[in-house]
Amino acid sequence: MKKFLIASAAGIMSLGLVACGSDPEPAPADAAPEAPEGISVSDGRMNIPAASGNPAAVYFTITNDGAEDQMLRAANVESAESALFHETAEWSGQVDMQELLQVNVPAGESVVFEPGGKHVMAFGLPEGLEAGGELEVTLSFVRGDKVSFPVVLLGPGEEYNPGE
Ligand SMILES: [Cu+2]
Repeated sequence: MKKFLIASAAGIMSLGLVACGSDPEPAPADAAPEAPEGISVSDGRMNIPAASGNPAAVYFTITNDGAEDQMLRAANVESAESALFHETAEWSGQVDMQELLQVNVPAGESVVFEPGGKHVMAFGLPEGLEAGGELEVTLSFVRGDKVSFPVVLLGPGEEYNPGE
């Protein structure tokens, strides 16, 4: 009975939890949704636009080691006003970019976002981005889960050398 009375006092109860240490930490309400099982992203990078105000392309490799296909539906680039999936394509001798509304990442495969192919186009980037810095990119899937990863900032036109 005495124990019950102590536990009912919120302040003392929280002290008890700290001292005990066996209770799992409650997940914060704003915790990022978990990535789908088996999804990982590597080689995230973005060339800072040569002229401020221009959009920039984000490249990366997304791998699905899970058992289910995963469909990308949206991209968010930290501090950019908006971002879209694009694919560079040549049509009738002209190089052009098309918006991709969804990108499938099949089970057991990787999808490479690279120059001349798929990329995330980031619009409305702030001024003052510096090579060597990082931005966080978040990709959303059709089922509502998300994956976030760091994107290293390269100077305008700077080649990406992951070995260095
Ligand atoms: Cu583009």
